[in-house]
Amino acid sequence: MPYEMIVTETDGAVAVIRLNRPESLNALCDQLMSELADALRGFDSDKSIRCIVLTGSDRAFAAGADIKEMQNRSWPETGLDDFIGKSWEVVTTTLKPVIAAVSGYALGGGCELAMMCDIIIAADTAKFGQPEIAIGVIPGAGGTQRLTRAIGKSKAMEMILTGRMMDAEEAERANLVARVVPAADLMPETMKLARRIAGMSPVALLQAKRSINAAFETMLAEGVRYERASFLPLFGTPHQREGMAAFIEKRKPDFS
Ligand code: DAK
Repeated sequence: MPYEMIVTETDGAVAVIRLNRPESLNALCDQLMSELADALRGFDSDKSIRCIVLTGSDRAFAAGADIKEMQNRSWPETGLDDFIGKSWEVVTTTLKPVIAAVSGYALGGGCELAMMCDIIIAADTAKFGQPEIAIGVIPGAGGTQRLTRAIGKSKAMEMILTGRMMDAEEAERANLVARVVPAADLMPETMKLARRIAGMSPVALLQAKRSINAAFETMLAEGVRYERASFLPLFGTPHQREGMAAFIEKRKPDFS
């Protein structure tokens, strides 16, 4: 299906979704979010795809939800339409690994969208922030929760209560991002990572992703039980036998 506000492409087992509303710094309007949700669902159910990369433009991953569209929303209408939930939650329910490749601004809903992804790779030009306080609201797509869990209470409070941005170097120090790379290397490095992940056993990837998310979403004891319950069924897969046999036979595993 042709999209207007995103561009999709595939490279082997890796799918790339590029947010493409440069005139508004990829502001996340309803149509863009609906197209993104549609593309994510499509790639998630496409058996030839094993890893998804989400990116924006050089200047902005996304400068937040579309303020011009949000301006006239009111309660209780906002509670009843698609604004809450449906499209915004899709990254978090995607089963395959999703990597955010962030260059430029990742603000408000843009920062929240990046944090919903499984891994963030940042260009050295990236700027993260939750500036909602400056427009009279607060983060609404998980920012108070995910930022706090990623960087800790004190720094999250400082960021969210002031609305200030942090640059890529600070974001790496604060554990918000996995790695910072020179802007020119953002896509090549992200694709290298995505291809490496795509070469692993899909079922092991799924169980690992679910278990790590359990650490984020549950208490320790429950998370450890969840991990055990995810680990054991892997011994019913051919990939466990192939992976372990390949190690012992000193060859590369075939996870096809
Ligand atoms: N919305 C709409 N348009 C935006 C935008 C945004 N978030 N950000 C930038 N633009 C537009 C600008 O209006 C401008 O358009 P024109 O004037 O050319 O028509 C164009 O993009 C270029 O922006 P600037 O001229 O402002 O560019 P600068 O380089 O001077 O500044 C900036 C770049 C990123 C610092 C600045 O644009 C800025 O502060 N933007 C707003 C950032 C912001 O406040 N973001 C948070 C928005 S609130 C929820 C889901 C999500 C959310 C809440 C709930 N649920 C599911 C419940 C999220 C809320 C938010 O994200």
